[in-house]
Amino acid sequence: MTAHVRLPRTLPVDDTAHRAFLADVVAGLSADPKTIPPKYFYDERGSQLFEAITRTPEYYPTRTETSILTARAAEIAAFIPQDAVLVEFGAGALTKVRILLDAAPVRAFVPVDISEAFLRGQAARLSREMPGLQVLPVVADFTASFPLPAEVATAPKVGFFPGSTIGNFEPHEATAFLRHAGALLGPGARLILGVDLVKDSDVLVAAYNDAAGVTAEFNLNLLRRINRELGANFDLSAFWHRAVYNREQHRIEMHLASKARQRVRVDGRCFDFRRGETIHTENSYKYTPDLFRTLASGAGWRVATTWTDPQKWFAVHALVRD
Ligand code: AVI
Repeated sequence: MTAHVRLPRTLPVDDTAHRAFLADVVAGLSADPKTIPPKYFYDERGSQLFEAITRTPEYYPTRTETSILTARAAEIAAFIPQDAVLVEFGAGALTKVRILLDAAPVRAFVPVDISEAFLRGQAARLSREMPGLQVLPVVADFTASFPLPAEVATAPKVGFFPGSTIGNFEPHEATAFLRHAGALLGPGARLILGVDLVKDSDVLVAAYNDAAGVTAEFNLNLLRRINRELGANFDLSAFWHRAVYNREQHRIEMHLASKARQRVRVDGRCFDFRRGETIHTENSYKYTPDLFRTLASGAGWRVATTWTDPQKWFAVHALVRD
């Protein structure tokens, strides 16, 4: 008699990333309220959808931050010491950093990103465009500890963390990241950070619930990914995208709300949903300049300068280590 063997429906079982994804989804759907970490948004389709979000009329952060960096490029360049090494956390497409690199004569640029093929491609493209610049890509999860290239060990370092990605961290995680960045960049380090500001809730809610439904698709794509990679049977049409502003916590919350009572299977496990019950998929914290100063000082940084746009919707902070 042959044993009944359950064949893997997705990736090999020894794939660490796959097992971590499954463990996080199972733990998140077992919790009350249900949650799934936002880092899982970014499969290939999710990354494309995020790029599409940044082009929607309602999603102001990307274009507002770019306008600040462009308008203040000379002042920001003056904040970067001569011969410094610029380290970008979660470098992605290297779009915004080009504004700084065009304005500041740095000794080397270290883009740090977890997505190896994409990072190497982007770094090679930048090297071709700026042949005089030393580009030293580092493949790493920038929230964990990793070594910087030995070539830049003694140079003064300036970190760059645009996009208000810090807003997707819980405040204690944001503090931990700022501490970790300070330790990594070393004595005399500086940090240039993009942070979304607290503002009228209508503007915020529209930015996370665009009329064309791109953000809704981005949120629902998480379920599509879980179906594909974890052998789940989420019916995407049975959930809707919900974005709300939580005033007390000054954060946008994104949820996937169940349209009906239903049961979903993930890798052979069952999860029951009540009608209206949600999976909390993302927080996007907004900071007043004062709140951000407090956060930074709790992590050993002092805000030296803050640049904003005329509507005061977004801030670029220049930090020095205390
Ligand atoms: C990547 N991050 C800063 C975005 C934000 O605004 O929190 C992610 C996002 N989620 C929905 N729209 C954009």
